[in-house]
Amino acid sequence: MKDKIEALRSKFSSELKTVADLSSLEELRQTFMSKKGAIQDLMKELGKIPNDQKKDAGQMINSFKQEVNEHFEARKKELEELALKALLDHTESYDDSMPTGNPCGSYHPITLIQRELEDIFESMGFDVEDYNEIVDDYNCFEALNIPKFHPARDMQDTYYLTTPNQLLKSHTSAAQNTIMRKYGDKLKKYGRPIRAVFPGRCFRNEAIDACHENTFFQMEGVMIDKDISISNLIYFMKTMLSEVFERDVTVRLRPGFFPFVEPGFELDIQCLICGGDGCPSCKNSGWLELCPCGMIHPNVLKHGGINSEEDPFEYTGFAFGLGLTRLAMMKYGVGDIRVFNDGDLSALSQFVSR
Ligand code: FA5
Repeated sequence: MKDKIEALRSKFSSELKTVADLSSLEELRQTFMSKKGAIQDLMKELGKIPNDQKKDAGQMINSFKQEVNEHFEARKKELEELALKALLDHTESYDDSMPTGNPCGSYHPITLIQRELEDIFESMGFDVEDYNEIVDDYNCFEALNIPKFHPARDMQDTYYLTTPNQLLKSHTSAAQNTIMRKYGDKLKKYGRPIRAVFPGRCFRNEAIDACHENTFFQMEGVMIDKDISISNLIYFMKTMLSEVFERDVTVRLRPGFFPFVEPGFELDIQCLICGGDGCPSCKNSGWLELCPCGMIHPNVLKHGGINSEEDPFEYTGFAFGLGLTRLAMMKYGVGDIRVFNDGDLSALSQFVSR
């Protein structure tokens, strides 16, 4: 038995030296350690040797088995480290001299227009805020003067989550209450006007067409101070549009109903795809609803902790909800809103140099 173990030991150590990868190491392990391997053969022979030698022979086999195991584990660790190093050195994962298709990537057009608008509003003293995509019923509706079961809820068919009271925000107006609470103290203590914009992704159960998506972007804006009026609203809307388009665009302001503003307006832009003649992008009307807006309703200011019951008109303000995705359509001349969400890189990467 001793001689047989000795012979196997030298076979194992010479074969271990030639093993260069994990799969060959596994093969070697099978040769020695599997149910049909060399060590199992030794165990079978144990039955044939005289009883007085069995104990010593058994101990020799066991310690050889342990030895093989230890060498095997040590080599395995070495090979794993080498494989990791090779991967980190990139010697295996890719050849960095290979040419690539589009090495730089590009910003999504919505990101580009969002950043441009953020710059414009920041230059006019607005703070840029971020907001959640999952909101509660209070912020999305009730704080905006839309009580439960109010018919105005039908205007935005919304995705409710299975978690009670939670939904995907259907409009960026859902952030208004949070913003009023965040900046209200500074307004009242130091007279610092609230001026904030908050861009974000919105979700609605929509019949999708060339100008409606179920997932789209808006940018909300609010300004609240003493004596804010419709003239301030019109000034900021005009300035924003002339900065974005850098040319004359025809807009129209018409009355619009939103429970959270009074009075409320629809600000439409003449379709830049068809020049006002009518096309699928504007539903053949020649106009595209772009930026509803209005004077913030006293109930909303009260919910936001801005005005008290005793003086409901101490502060006034305006709000707008700019359709960012539609603005991108007009600015970049994209006739179909679905282009922005369908991930076609050949279409989206065209905006890289703008
Ligand atoms: C609102 O969402 C109001 N929260 C806007 C508002 C804010 C009014 C503050 C008054 C004061 P509306 O549902 O109309 O309103 O959407 C606003 C803009 O988002 C639309 O004019 C349009 O440009 C864009 N929009 C709305 N639905 C979609 C859609 N399904 N796909 C793409 N853009 C959309």
